[in-house]
Amino acid sequence: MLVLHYYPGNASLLPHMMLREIGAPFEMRLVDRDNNAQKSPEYLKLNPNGRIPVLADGDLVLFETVAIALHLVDRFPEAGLAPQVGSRERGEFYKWMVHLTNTPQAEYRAWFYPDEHVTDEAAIPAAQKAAEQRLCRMFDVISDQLGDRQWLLGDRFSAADLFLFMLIRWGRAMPRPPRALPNLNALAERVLSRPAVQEALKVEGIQAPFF
Ligand SMILES: N[C@@H](CCC(=O)N[C@@H](CS)C(=O)NCC(=O)O)C(=O)O
Repeated sequence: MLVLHYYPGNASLLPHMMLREIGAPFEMRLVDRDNNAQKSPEYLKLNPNGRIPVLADGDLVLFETVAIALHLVDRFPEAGLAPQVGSRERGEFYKWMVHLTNTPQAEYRAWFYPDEHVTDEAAIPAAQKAAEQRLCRMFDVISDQLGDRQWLLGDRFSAADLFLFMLIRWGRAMPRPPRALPNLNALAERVLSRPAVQEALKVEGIQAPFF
């Protein structure tokens, strides 16, 4: 049995949307972040970093969103959430999955948790502003690379588009949100129109504005 430990709108949204696209049975367990449950002794046994998400696949317990996503594409190849192993497109897919996780996703931590990035409280607003500016530059590059193509891989939808959707969504309160870039806005609209995505958002209680 697959069990996804999640919190609404958190990084768990990527594996959640993927599981809905896949259509396999799975269970969802809320990590009560409001009570800091991600730092509880029980949860730390699943993820010693105390972060969301975790996916348990039987006795295999995975943390790191992208590790979970790559495991799901391999576990359910028939869902077609990634191109064929060894293909040119698969290489492009890896490029985007790794770029999205170690560039904008990592940068979002500095934006959402600026206090973790400074030793002096007075520096928090400046640290957050700098993170925001770096995020804007990252989204400019992603938008240019995407151009007017339908998906990150061109004609082919993949889990990388779900990932980018989640990251576009996270920036919706930024002074210049990612949706301000027309290419990113169009991709987010396309992802949002997918029934599996609608279902995941509904189950998590996420309401408009979605991004
Ligand atoms: N690199 C990790 C980052 C996960 C992460 O930062 N999760 C956030 C929610 S989106 C979290 O758990 N925040 C609560 C905390 O840090 O205590 C991953 O991709 O799984």
